[in-house]
Amino acid sequence: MTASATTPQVHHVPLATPFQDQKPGTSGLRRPTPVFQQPHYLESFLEAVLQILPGVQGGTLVVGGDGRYGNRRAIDVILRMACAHGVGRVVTTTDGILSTPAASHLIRISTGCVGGIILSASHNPGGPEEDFGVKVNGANGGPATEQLSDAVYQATLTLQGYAIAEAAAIPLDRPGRHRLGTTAVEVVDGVEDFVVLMQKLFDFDQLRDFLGSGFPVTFDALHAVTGPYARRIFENLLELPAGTVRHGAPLEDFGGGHPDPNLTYAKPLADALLQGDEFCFGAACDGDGDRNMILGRGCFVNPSDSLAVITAHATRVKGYRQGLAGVARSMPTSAAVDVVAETLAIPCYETPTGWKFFGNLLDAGKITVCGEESFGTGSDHVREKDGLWAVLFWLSILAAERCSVTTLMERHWATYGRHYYSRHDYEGVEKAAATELYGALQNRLPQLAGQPLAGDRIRQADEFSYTDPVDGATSSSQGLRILLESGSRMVFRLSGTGTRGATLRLYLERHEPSNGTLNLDPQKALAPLIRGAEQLAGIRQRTGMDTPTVIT
Ligand code: G16
Repeated sequence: MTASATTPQVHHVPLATPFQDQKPGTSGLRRPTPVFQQPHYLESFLEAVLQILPGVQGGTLVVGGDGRYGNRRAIDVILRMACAHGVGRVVTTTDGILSTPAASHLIRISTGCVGGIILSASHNPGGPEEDFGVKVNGANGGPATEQLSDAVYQATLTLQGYAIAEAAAIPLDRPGRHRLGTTAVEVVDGVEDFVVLMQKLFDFDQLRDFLGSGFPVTFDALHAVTGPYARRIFENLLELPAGTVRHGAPLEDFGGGHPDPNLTYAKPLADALLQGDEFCFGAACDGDGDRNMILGRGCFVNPSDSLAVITAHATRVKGYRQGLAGVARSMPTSAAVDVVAETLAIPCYETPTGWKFFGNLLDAGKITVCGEESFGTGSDHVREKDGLWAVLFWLSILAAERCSVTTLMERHWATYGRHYYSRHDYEGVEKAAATELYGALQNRLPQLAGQPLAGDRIRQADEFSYTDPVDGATSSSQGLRILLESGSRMVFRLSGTGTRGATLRLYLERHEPSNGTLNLDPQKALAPLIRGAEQLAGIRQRTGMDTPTVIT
């Protein structure tokens, strides 16, 4: 154990002007790295967190991140500020590497833990000129609630200064125990506990048999946080060949890539599965390990379908044999899971975008599995979405069914029908243009019902709002919904995770019954809706963009 020779000196650093721009978005505070590098910027947000998070004094905090540029420095600052605020214990990890789901688990298993601070801007690129972020999680291991985030933001607006101890950096190169004044600092292996949890939930013997029987898989860690986890799971425990995990070394700039597991940003992986025949299964996770993309040979699994398939087959998987209490999806996620839930006669909840909205439902035992169209799927094993969990879940279903991804999807659609679905993102739109587009449509909502659109008729047009069934908290302004008489719909939202300009998201969905045409290209199947959305919102003219920057 190392200890600072004397009690570290605590400095109270005054802030001449409080920052006015530290409002967290959909998930934490994300900004370009240079913004975080301004003097006192990171410290201001952390001070607010340490003042607001209940139980900080004498409590335990979990701290780690996805390894992006700024991770190590931020951990050092957090440790010194934790010491200055009388935190009893900080649990952090070797090299500061900790995926978001692993952080959630570590919070849940660490005695006296009051929450965690996760350093990540998720799927946004990293590096000196890219993005950095700070996410705050509560004692249940889940993302801060809207109320907690708002209280932190309010505190930043009037902050007079912050407290920080003066101490040398604690070495994070290996597990160990240290002390900063009265604060104990434990450096643990950030991979081990998570892997143990996965072994409880999934039958690794069954997986090893199946994968060894001629079912080649490849996993792309995109040089982000899941590399060490995936190598331990796939190459070590499941005995797959070395190299099964691509881009497995976490890099501060993700190798210059964009660590977002979708068809655009994980293109080499997508090409290997959609055009090549070397692999039967491919998957990728994002910067901090909570998102996932699932691919079969010649088959991309849309995340909304992935949630439905996981729900339909849950009892085939070791940790879920007893069945699901209920399921939930975010509003823009397709209703594919609703149909399965109805068949299984279990409740299905519709929440706003953001994993934080699943927390209460999970804590109350109302749901076991939940997911979002934004490549997030998870269960009550932690309180975050979990990329590697989803990959192992899929492999477990395939091991139980002994079939290909394509066959599984075809069977699913033949049973439940197919929810053709796509999301069109317009990134980097000028903020004013995006706000005007959104506002103009919002103003027209009351006149839209009954009007013809996309060869259909508008049944209902509204702005989604949500009342939490557990604590009654309400959240309004959660996206514009245009619901058509046929059951098709389009949703318009402004992203809460971008850091430059605005990102307009257009979500499109059409249900085809099980006896209909199930094998269309989604862009073709949705073409009338795509035209209808353009007609309704004038996206091209208002954004100056002819096509979306990302289509998923
Ligand atoms: C975050 C949230 C997700 C949300 C996603 C997209 O994911 O945790 O719940 O669906 O952002 O949000 P938006 O549409 O507002 O950009 P992550 O992986 O970035 O933490």
